[in-house]
Amino acid sequence: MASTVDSAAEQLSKLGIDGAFADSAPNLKKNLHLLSSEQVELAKMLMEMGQSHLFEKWAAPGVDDNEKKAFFDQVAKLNSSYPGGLKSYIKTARELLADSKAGKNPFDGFTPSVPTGEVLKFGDDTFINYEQAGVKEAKNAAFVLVAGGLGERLGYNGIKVALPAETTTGTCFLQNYIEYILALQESSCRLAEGKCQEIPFAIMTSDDTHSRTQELLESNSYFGMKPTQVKLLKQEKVACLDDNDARLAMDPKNKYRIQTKPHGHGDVHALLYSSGLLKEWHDAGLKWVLFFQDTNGLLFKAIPASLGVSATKQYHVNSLAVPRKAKEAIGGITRLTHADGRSMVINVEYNQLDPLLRATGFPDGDVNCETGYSPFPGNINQLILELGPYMEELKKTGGAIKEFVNPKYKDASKTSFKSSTRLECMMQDYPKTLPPSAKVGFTVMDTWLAYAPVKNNPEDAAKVPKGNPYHSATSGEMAIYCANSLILRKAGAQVDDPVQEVFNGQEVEVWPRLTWKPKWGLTFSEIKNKVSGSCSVSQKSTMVIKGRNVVLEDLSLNGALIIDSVDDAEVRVGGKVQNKGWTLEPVDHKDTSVPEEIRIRGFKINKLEQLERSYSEPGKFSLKP
Ligand code: UGB
Repeated sequence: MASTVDSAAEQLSKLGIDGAFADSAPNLKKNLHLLSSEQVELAKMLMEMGQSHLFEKWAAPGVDDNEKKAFFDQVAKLNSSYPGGLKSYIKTARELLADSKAGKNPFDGFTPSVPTGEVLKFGDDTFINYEQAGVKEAKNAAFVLVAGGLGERLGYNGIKVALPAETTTGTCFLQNYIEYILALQESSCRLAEGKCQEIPFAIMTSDDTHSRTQELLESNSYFGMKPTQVKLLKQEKVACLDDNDARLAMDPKNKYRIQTKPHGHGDVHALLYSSGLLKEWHDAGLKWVLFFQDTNGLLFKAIPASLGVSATKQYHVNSLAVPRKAKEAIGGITRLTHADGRSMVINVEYNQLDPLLRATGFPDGDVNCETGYSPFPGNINQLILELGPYMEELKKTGGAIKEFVNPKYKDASKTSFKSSTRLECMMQDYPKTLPPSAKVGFTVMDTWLAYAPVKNNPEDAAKVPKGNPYHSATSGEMAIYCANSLILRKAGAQVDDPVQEVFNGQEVEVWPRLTWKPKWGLTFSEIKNKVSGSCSVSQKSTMVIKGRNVVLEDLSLNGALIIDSVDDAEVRVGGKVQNKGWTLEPVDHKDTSVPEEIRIRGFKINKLEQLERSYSEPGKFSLKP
C-alpha cells in the first residue's frame, strides 16, 4: 500500500501537481496522477467546496480507472452547463437551504393582491380584432416548446408530445403544434406586404425526452416543417444535494457518479441565450418569443388573440391565464407589493399561494370567491416575451432564473432529508429580475378555449375533488371536442348538447367529436366564414375536416363525416349526412391488451360507418348526399 502511495506521489511531482489540496481525501490523492490538468482543477474546486465525501469509496489506482475518468467527465458537464459553474450552484444551494431551514418565506415583506389584466371573451369584436392583430404579428414570432419533463404524474411510458391529443384522428400533440405554427406562418405571410419568413420552432428536451423527440420528428418528416426550422435544445440535469451543507449526493447505483435530477423548465432561458438562438432570431428581425408546454391541445386556439394583446399593449411579458379553482394545481397570477414600495405581477406557485395568503391577512387562504373561482387567475405557463427587452435582460443574467429548493425533511429539526433534493427553477419566474419599468401583463381567456393539459394518470384523476378539472388524457380529449363544438355554435351552427359519461372513473361531458386541421380554422373569423346557412350536428356525430377550403353549407350531420382535400380544391358540404357513425366504447385503464395511449383515456373509438370523401385535384366541388 505504502508503495502505491509513494509511486503516486512521485508521479504527481513529475506531473508538477501539488497534491496537498487532497490531503483530507486520501482516496482522491492516490488517484490524482490519473487525471488531466483540467480534471485536477475540478478536483480542487470540489475539495474547496467541501465535497471530499465524493471520493471516500474510490478504489486504488488500477481499479475502476475508467469510471474515475467518467466521474470527472460528469463533473465537467455539471460545471459547464450551469451558469457560474458548480461552485456557484453549491453556494446558492447553501444559501437557499439555510433559508429553507430557517423557515424564511421567499415572499417575506410582500403582500399579495389581485392584479388587473386583459380579460377576453371569445368571439366578440375585441377578441376578433386581437386575433387579426396576432395573426399579422405571427411572422415576427418564434415558438418555444418546453418538453423536457418526464411527466411522472401522468405515468405514460412514452414522451408526452407523442400522445394523441384526440383519438378521432390520432393527431399527436407535437403534430398539432407544428401544424398550427405552419398555419400561422401561411396566414401571417398572406397578410404581410413584405418578405415572408419561416417561423422558427425550438423544443427544449432533456436526457429523458431528447432522442425520442428527435425520432418522432424524423420518422414523420417533421410533420411538414422544414427540418432546419426546428431546433432541439437539450437541458442538463443538476446535481442532487444530500444535506444542508449542500454535499452532493452520490448516485445510489454507482459510487463514481453524482446523482442528478431535472432543474425545471426555467432552464429554457439560459439555453436559448447560450445556444445563440435568441441572437439569431433578433438579427433576423423577429420580435416575439412564445413559450408553451407539452400537452395542451387547446393552446393554439388562444395564441392569435394573446399575441394580438402583446402587440397592441406592447407588453414585454404577457402570461396567458384562465380562471382558476382554488387549490387547483396551477400557479396564480398575483400582484406582490413590498413594504418598501416595490411591486410586481408574478406567478405564485400553487403550493405557495395558500400559505402566502394565510400569512398576509387572508385567514382562509386560497379559496374561491363569489364567482366560484379563486380571484387569482390561473397561470397556464404560456408566456409571450418581446424579444428586444428579453435579450437585453438575458445579456445581464445569462438566462439564470431565481431558483428555489424544496427539501423533504425527516423531522422538525430540519437537519436531514428523506431523500436528496436539488435546486429548481421555473420559466415563469423570468419577470422576477425585471426592473419596475418593464411592462408585465397578462391575458385571461375562457378555460374551455385555452387550457386542457394532460398531466394526471387515471387513478389520480378519478380522485380529483368534484368540480376541479381532471387534467387527464380523458378530459384533455373531451375538452377539444367541447371547444370545437362551442366554436361551431358561435359560428352559427346548431350543435347538440353533450351527454355525461364516465370513463376511467371520471365523469365527463361528451360533445360531438368535431375536429379540423389548423389550416381550416386558425381564427374565429376564418371559421365563421366557412360555416353558412343552417347547419346542425347531433351529439353522436363525428366530423373530421382535413382540407383548407371546406365550406359547411346547410349541413345536417347525424353520423360520421370525413373530408380531405388539397388546398386548391373548394368543397361545399351540405345536405343530410346520416349513418351509424363512430361510437365510444369504454375500456379499463388496467386492461393491458389495449394500447397504453388508448386505455389511459378509458374509451376507444368504434368506427361503425362514415361518409368519407377525398378531393385530390384543384377545382370546385359540392358534396351533398
Ligand atoms: N419541463 C421541462 O421542460 N423541463 C423540466 O425540467 C420540467 C418540466 P409540468 P408543473 O400549466 O398546468 C407548471 O410538470 O411544473 C416541461 C407551472 O409551473 O407539466 O407542475 C414539461 O415537459 C404551473 O404554474 O408542470 O407546473 C412541461 O411541458 C402551472 O402553470 C412543462 O415544463 C402548470 O405548469 C410543465 O411541467 C400548468
